[in-house]
Amino acid sequence: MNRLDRFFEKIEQIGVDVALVYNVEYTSKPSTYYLSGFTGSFSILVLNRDKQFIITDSRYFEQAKQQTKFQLIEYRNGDLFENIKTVVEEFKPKTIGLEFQRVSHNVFLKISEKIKANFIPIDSVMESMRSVKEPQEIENIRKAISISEKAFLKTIESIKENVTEKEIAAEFEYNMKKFGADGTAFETIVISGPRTSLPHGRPSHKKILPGEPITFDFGAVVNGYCADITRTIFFGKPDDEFKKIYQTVYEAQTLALNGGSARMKGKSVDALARNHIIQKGYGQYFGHGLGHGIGLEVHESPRVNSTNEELLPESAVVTIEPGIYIEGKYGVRIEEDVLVKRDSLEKLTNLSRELMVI
Ligand SMILES: [Mn+2]
Repeated sequence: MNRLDRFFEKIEQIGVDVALVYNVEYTSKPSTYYLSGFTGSFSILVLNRDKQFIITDSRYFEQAKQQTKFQLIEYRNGDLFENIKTVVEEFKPKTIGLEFQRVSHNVFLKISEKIKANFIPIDSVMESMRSVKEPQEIENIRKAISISEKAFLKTIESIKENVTEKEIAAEFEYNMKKFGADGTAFETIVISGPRTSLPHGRPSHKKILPGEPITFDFGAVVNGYCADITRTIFFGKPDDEFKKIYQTVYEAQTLALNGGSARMKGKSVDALARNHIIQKGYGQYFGHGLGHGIGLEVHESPRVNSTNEELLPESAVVTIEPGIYIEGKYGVRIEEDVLVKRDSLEKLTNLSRELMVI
Protein backbone atom coordinates (compact mmCIF):
# COMPACT_ATOMS: atom_id res chain seq x y z
CA MET A 1 0.00 0.00 0.00
CA ASN A 2 1.39 3.40 -0.81
CA ARG A 3 2.05 6.11 1.72
CA LEU A 4 -1.12 8.14 1.14
CA ASP A 5 -3.35 5.06 1.25
CA ARG A 6 -1.79 4.08 4.58
CA PHE A 7 -2.39 7.62 5.83
CA PHE A 8 -6.05 7.53 4.75
CA GLU A 9 -6.54 4.16 6.39
CA LYS A 10 -5.06 5.41 9.65
CA ILE A 11 -7.10 8.61 9.81
CA GLU A 12 -10.27 6.75 8.88
CA GLN A 13 -9.61 4.37 11.78
CA ILE A 14 -9.67 7.28 14.22
CA GLY A 15 -12.80 8.76 12.66
CA VAL A 16 -11.34 11.65 10.68
CA ASP A 17 -13.48 12.77 7.71
CA VAL A 18 -10.89 15.16 6.28
CA ALA A 19 -7.34 16.10 7.31
CA LEU A 20 -6.00 19.64 7.32
CA VAL A 21 -2.23 20.17 7.38
CA TYR A 22 -1.52 23.81 8.17
CA ASN A 23 1.94 24.98 7.09
CA VAL A 24 2.53 28.71 7.36
CA GLU A 25 6.17 29.81 7.69
CA TYR A 26 7.17 26.14 7.67
CA THR A 27 5.04 25.26 10.73
CA SER A 28 4.42 21.80 9.27
CA LYS A 29 7.03 21.39 6.57
CA PRO A 30 7.93 17.74 7.31
CA SER A 31 4.35 16.43 7.27
CA THR A 32 3.51 18.55 4.24
CA TYR A 33 6.47 17.17 2.35
CA TYR A 34 5.80 13.63 3.56
CA LEU A 35 2.20 13.64 2.34
CA SER A 36 2.37 15.84 -0.75
CA GLY A 37 5.99 16.38 -1.84
CA PHE A 38 5.63 20.16 -1.50
CA THR A 39 8.57 21.94 0.17
CA GLY A 40 7.45 25.58 0.31
CA SER A 41 6.94 27.74 3.37
CA PHE A 42 3.22 28.31 2.86
CA SER A 43 0.57 25.68 2.17
CA ILE A 44 -2.59 24.18 3.57
CA LEU A 45 -3.32 20.59 2.59
CA VAL A 46 -6.95 19.50 2.75
CA LEU A 47 -7.30 15.82 1.99
CA ASN A 48 -9.05 12.53 2.38
CA ARG A 49 -9.19 9.41 0.21
CA ASP A 50 -11.54 11.07 -2.29
CA LYS A 51 -9.85 14.42 -2.91
CA GLN A 52 -6.55 16.11 -2.16
CA PHE A 53 -6.12 19.88 -2.32
CA ILE A 54 -3.19 22.18 -1.70
CA ILE A 55 -3.85 25.85 -0.99
CA THR A 56 -0.86 28.11 -1.58
CA ASP A 57 -0.07 31.61 -2.83
CA SER A 58 1.51 33.02 -6.00
CA ARG A 59 5.07 32.53 -4.76
CA TYR A 60 4.46 28.80 -5.07
CA PHE A 61 1.89 28.21 -7.84
CA GLU A 62 4.50 26.91 -10.27
CA GLN A 63 6.44 24.98 -7.63
CA ALA A 64 3.28 23.28 -6.33
CA LYS A 65 2.40 22.10 -9.83
CA GLN A 66 5.88 20.59 -10.15
CA GLN A 67 6.11 18.99 -6.72
CA THR A 68 2.68 17.58 -5.96
CA LYS A 69 -0.24 15.82 -7.59
CA PHE A 70 -2.61 17.54 -5.15
CA GLN A 71 -5.09 19.84 -6.84
CA LEU A 72 -3.89 23.43 -6.59
CA ILE A 73 -6.16 26.03 -5.00
CA GLU A 74 -4.72 29.47 -5.70
CA TYR A 75 -4.93 31.73 -2.67
CA ARG A 76 -4.71 35.31 -3.89
CA ASN A 77 -5.92 37.59 -1.17
CA GLY A 78 -8.61 38.11 1.42
CA ASP A 79 -9.20 36.11 4.54
CA LEU A 80 -7.13 32.93 4.43
CA PHE A 81 -9.43 31.19 6.90
CA GLU A 82 -12.47 31.97 4.75
CA ASN A 83 -10.57 30.36 1.88
CA ILE A 84 -9.78 27.28 3.93
CA LYS A 85 -13.41 27.06 4.99
CA THR A 86 -14.61 27.03 1.38
CA VAL A 87 -12.30 24.16 0.52
CA VAL A 88 -13.05 22.17 3.67
CA GLU A 89 -16.81 22.53 3.21
CA GLU A 90 -16.61 20.61 -0.06
CA PHE A 91 -16.02 17.56 2.12
CA LYS A 92 -19.00 18.27 4.42
CA PRO A 93 -16.97 16.87 7.32
CA LYS A 94 -18.24 16.16 10.81
CA THR A 95 -14.68 15.68 11.98
CA ILE A 96 -11.42 17.30 10.94
CA GLY A 97 -7.96 15.85 11.59
CA LEU A 98 -5.39 18.45 12.61
CA GLU A 99 -1.83 18.33 13.91
CA PHE A 100 -2.48 19.87 17.31
CA GLN A 101 1.24 20.30 17.97
CA ARG A 102 1.75 22.23 14.72
CA VAL A 103 -0.92 24.90 15.06
CA SER A 104 -0.76 27.80 17.49
CA HIS A 105 -3.62 28.40 19.86
CA ASN A 106 -4.49 31.45 17.79
CA VAL A 107 -4.71 29.52 14.52
CA PHE A 108 -6.76 26.81 16.20
CA LEU A 109 -9.23 29.40 17.47
CA LYS A 110 -9.56 30.96 14.02
CA ILE A 111 -10.11 27.63 12.27
CA SER A 112 -12.55 26.32 14.86
CA GLU A 113 -14.55 29.56 14.84
CA LYS A 114 -14.95 29.43 11.06
CA ILE A 115 -15.56 25.73 10.64
CA LYS A 116 -18.02 23.90 12.85
CA ALA A 117 -16.74 20.36 13.29
CA ASN A 118 -15.02 18.16 15.82
CA PHE A 119 -11.25 18.39 15.71
CA ILE A 120 -9.23 15.21 16.15
CA PRO A 121 -5.44 15.19 16.66
CA ILE A 122 -3.47 13.38 13.95
CA ASP A 123 0.00 14.04 15.38
CA SER A 124 0.49 10.44 16.45
CA VAL A 125 -0.60 9.19 13.02
CA MET A 126 2.14 11.29 11.43
CA GLU A 127 4.70 10.29 14.06
CA SER A 128 4.09 6.58 13.81
CA MET A 129 4.08 6.61 10.01
CA ARG A 130 7.21 8.71 9.76
CA SER A 131 9.09 6.63 12.32
CA VAL A 132 8.98 3.57 10.02
CA LYS A 133 11.22 4.36 7.07
CA GLU A 134 10.69 3.29 3.49
CA PRO A 135 13.73 2.10 1.47
CA GLN A 136 14.04 5.42 -0.35
CA GLU A 137 14.03 7.31 2.95
CA ILE A 138 16.79 5.08 4.33
CA GLU A 139 18.76 5.69 1.15
CA ASN A 140 18.50 9.46 1.64
CA ILE A 141 19.66 9.15 5.25
CA ARG A 142 22.62 7.03 4.10
CA LYS A 143 23.58 9.73 1.62
CA ALA A 144 23.29 12.43 4.28
CA ILE A 145 25.50 10.36 6.60
CA SER A 146 28.10 9.74 3.92
CA ILE A 147 28.39 13.45 3.09
CA SER A 148 28.59 14.34 6.80
CA GLU A 149 31.38 11.85 7.37
CA LYS A 150 33.42 12.99 4.37
CA ALA A 151 33.08 16.58 5.55
CA PHE A 152 34.16 15.61 9.07
CA LEU A 153 37.33 13.89 7.85
CA LYS A 154 38.12 16.79 5.53
CA THR A 155 37.55 19.40 8.23
CA ILE A 156 39.71 17.81 10.91
CA GLU A 157 42.65 17.68 8.48
CA SER A 158 43.00 21.42 8.71
CA ILE A 159 42.68 21.92 12.48
CA LYS A 160 45.64 23.80 13.92
CA GLU A 161 46.39 25.51 17.20
CA ASN A 162 44.64 28.89 17.58
CA VAL A 163 41.89 28.42 15.00
CA THR A 164 38.54 29.19 16.62
CA GLU A 165 35.55 26.91 17.10
CA LYS A 166 33.51 29.21 14.86
CA GLU A 167 36.08 29.01 12.06
CA ILE A 168 36.09 25.23 12.19
CA ALA A 169 32.28 25.11 12.24
CA ALA A 170 32.08 27.42 9.22
CA GLU A 171 34.52 25.28 7.27
CA PHE A 172 32.66 22.13 8.30
CA GLU A 173 29.35 23.45 6.97
CA TYR A 174 31.04 24.65 3.79
CA ASN A 175 32.50 21.17 3.29
CA MET A 176 29.13 19.48 3.80
CA LYS A 177 27.55 21.70 1.15
CA LYS A 178 30.49 21.27 -1.18
CA PHE A 179 30.15 17.49 -0.89
CA GLY A 180 26.51 17.73 -1.93
CA ALA A 181 24.40 18.47 1.14
CA ASP A 182 21.21 20.45 0.54
CA GLY A 183 21.79 22.07 3.91
CA THR A 184 22.57 21.22 7.51
CA ALA A 185 20.15 19.52 9.87
CA PHE A 186 21.09 21.95 12.67
CA GLU A 187 23.80 24.45 13.48
CA THR A 188 27.05 22.45 13.54
CA ILE A 189 28.48 22.11 17.03
CA VAL A 190 32.23 22.54 17.42
CA ILE A 191 33.29 22.99 21.05
CA SER A 192 36.65 22.49 22.72
CA GLY A 193 38.37 22.15 26.07
CA PRO A 194 36.15 22.73 29.11
CA ARG A 195 33.32 23.78 26.77
CA THR A 196 32.87 20.12 25.76
CA SER A 197 30.95 19.60 29.01
CA LEU A 198 28.09 21.57 27.39
CA PRO A 199 26.12 18.82 25.62
CA HIS A 200 24.70 21.35 23.14
CA GLY A 201 27.25 24.15 23.38
CA ARG A 202 27.49 26.52 20.42
CA PRO A 203 30.71 27.30 18.60
CA SER A 204 32.42 30.34 20.11
CA HIS A 205 35.45 32.51 19.42
CA LYS A 206 37.49 30.23 21.69
CA LYS A 207 40.73 29.09 20.12
CA ILE A 208 41.77 25.46 19.90
CA LEU A 209 44.69 24.70 22.23
CA PRO A 210 46.88 21.62 22.63
CA GLY A 211 45.81 19.15 25.30
CA GLU A 212 42.09 19.66 24.71
CA PRO A 213 39.22 17.51 23.49
CA ILE A 214 37.04 18.83 20.64
CA THR A 215 33.44 17.70 20.18
CA PHE A 216 31.76 17.87 16.77
CA ASP A 217 28.01 17.29 16.41
CA PHE A 218 26.95 17.56 12.80
CA GLY A 219 24.53 16.43 10.15
CA ALA A 220 23.90 17.07 6.49
CA VAL A 221 20.45 17.09 4.88
CA VAL A 222 19.81 15.25 1.60
CA ASN A 223 16.38 15.39 -0.06
CA GLY A 224 14.94 16.53 3.26
CA TYR A 225 16.52 13.72 5.33
CA CYS A 226 18.91 14.39 8.20
CA ALA A 227 22.05 12.76 9.52
CA ASP A 228 23.09 13.32 13.15
CA ILE A 229 26.60 12.28 14.19
CA THR A 230 28.90 13.21 17.07
CA ARG A 231 32.60 12.62 17.64
CA THR A 232 34.83 13.81 20.45
CA ILE A 233 38.46 13.81 19.34
CA PHE A 234 41.61 14.92 21.15
CA PHE A 235 44.03 17.63 20.06
CA GLY A 236 47.37 16.73 21.61
CA LYS A 237 47.91 14.03 24.21
CA PRO A 238 44.94 12.85 26.28
CA ASP A 239 45.40 12.18 30.01
CA ASP A 240 44.41 8.90 31.63
CA GLU A 241 41.15 10.18 33.06
CA PHE A 242 40.00 11.41 29.67
CA LYS A 243 40.90 8.06 28.14
CA LYS A 244 38.91 6.30 30.87
CA ILE A 245 35.85 8.47 30.25
CA TYR A 246 36.11 7.95 26.50
CA GLN A 247 36.43 4.21 27.01
CA THR A 248 33.34 4.18 29.24
CA VAL A 249 31.23 6.03 26.66
CA TYR A 250 32.60 3.78 23.92
CA GLU A 251 31.72 0.61 25.84
CA ALA A 252 28.26 1.92 26.71
CA GLN A 253 27.64 2.65 23.04
CA THR A 254 28.95 -0.79 22.02
CA LEU A 255 26.52 -2.47 24.42
CA ALA A 256 23.56 -0.61 22.94
CA LEU A 257 24.71 -1.11 19.32
CA ASN A 258 25.16 -4.85 19.86
CA GLY A 259 22.15 -5.43 22.09
CA GLY A 260 19.42 -3.29 20.55
CA SER A 261 16.70 -4.49 18.15
CA ALA A 262 13.02 -4.16 17.32
CA ARG A 263 12.38 -6.74 20.05
CA MET A 264 13.27 -4.16 22.68
CA LYS A 265 11.54 -1.20 24.24
CA GLY A 266 13.13 2.21 23.83
CA LYS A 267 13.85 2.28 27.54
CA SER A 268 15.56 -1.13 27.49
CA VAL A 269 18.00 -0.02 24.80
CA ASP A 270 18.65 3.15 26.79
CA ALA A 271 19.36 0.99 29.85
CA LEU A 272 21.97 -1.10 28.02
CA ALA A 273 24.20 1.95 27.75
CA ARG A 274 23.08 3.79 30.87
CA ASN A 275 23.65 0.91 33.28
CA HIS A 276 27.23 0.60 32.12
CA ILE A 277 27.89 4.30 32.67
CA ILE A 278 26.28 4.06 36.12
CA GLN A 279 28.41 1.02 36.99
CA LYS A 280 31.56 2.92 36.09
CA GLY A 281 30.52 5.70 38.46
CA TYR A 282 29.55 8.33 35.88
CA GLY A 283 25.76 7.94 36.01
CA GLN A 284 25.17 11.48 37.25
CA TYR A 285 27.09 12.87 34.26
CA PHE A 286 24.83 11.31 31.60
CA GLY A 287 21.69 13.41 31.75
CA HIS A 288 20.06 13.02 28.35
CA GLY A 289 18.35 10.13 26.60
CA LEU A 290 20.43 7.62 24.65
CA GLY A 291 18.94 8.53 21.29
CA HIS A 292 16.08 9.61 19.07
CA GLY A 293 14.60 9.00 15.67
CA ILE A 294 15.95 10.90 12.68
CA GLY A 295 14.34 11.49 9.32
CA LEU A 296 12.71 14.61 7.92
CA GLU A 297 13.43 16.11 11.34
CA VAL A 298 16.59 15.70 13.32
CA HIS A 299 14.64 14.79 16.45
CA GLU A 300 11.57 12.65 15.89
CA SER A 301 9.96 9.41 16.99
CA PRO A 302 10.85 6.96 18.34
CA ARG A 303 12.70 8.07 21.47
CA VAL A 304 15.43 5.90 22.92
CA ASN A 305 15.20 7.13 26.49
CA SER A 306 14.40 5.87 29.97
CA THR A 307 10.66 6.60 29.64
CA ASN A 308 9.78 5.03 26.27
CA GLU A 309 7.78 1.89 27.05
CA GLU A 310 7.16 1.05 23.39
CA LEU A 311 9.09 -1.46 21.30
CA LEU A 312 11.35 0.23 18.76
CA PRO A 313 9.60 -0.15 15.40
CA GLU A 314 11.34 -2.19 12.73
CA SER A 315 12.79 0.12 10.02
CA ALA A 316 13.05 3.12 12.33
CA VAL A 317 16.33 5.05 12.12
CA VAL A 318 17.59 6.22 15.50
CA THR A 319 20.71 7.68 17.05
CA ILE A 320 22.73 5.94 19.75
CA GLU A 321 24.59 8.71 21.57
CA PRO A 322 25.76 8.14 25.12
CA GLY A 323 27.79 10.92 26.73
CA ILE A 324 29.56 11.91 29.93
CA TYR A 325 29.82 15.61 30.75
CA ILE A 326 31.80 16.87 33.73
CA GLU A 327 31.30 20.57 34.41
CA GLY A 328 34.55 22.52 34.56
CA LYS A 329 36.51 19.66 32.98
CA TYR A 330 35.31 18.20 29.72
CA GLY A 331 32.76 15.98 28.07
CA VAL A 332 32.67 13.08 25.64
CA ARG A 333 29.86 11.99 23.32
CA ILE A 334 29.89 9.42 20.52
CA GLU A 335 26.83 9.30 18.27
CA GLU A 336 25.94 6.73 15.64
CA ASP A 337 22.88 6.47 13.41
CA VAL A 338 21.38 2.99 13.18
CA LEU A 339 18.60 1.19 11.35
CA VAL A 340 16.36 -0.84 13.66
CA LYS A 341 15.99 -4.43 12.45
CA ARG A 342 14.00 -7.29 13.89
CA ASP A 343 16.95 -8.85 15.71
CA SER A 344 19.64 -6.20 15.62
CA LEU A 345 20.66 -2.65 14.93
CA GLU A 346 22.43 -1.98 11.63
CA LYS A 347 25.00 0.78 11.93
CA LEU A 348 24.59 3.33 9.12
CA THR A 349 27.52 5.49 10.21
CA ASN A 350 30.95 4.37 9.08
CA LEU A 351 33.44 6.58 10.94
CA SER A 352 35.74 4.86 13.41
CA ARG A 353 34.41 4.98 16.97
CA GLU A 354 37.90 4.74 18.50
CA LEU A 355 39.38 7.80 20.14
CA MET A 356 40.92 9.89 17.39
CA VAL A 357 44.00 11.85 18.40
CA ILE A 358 45.22 14.62 16.11
MN1 LIG B 1 21.39 13.49 18.18
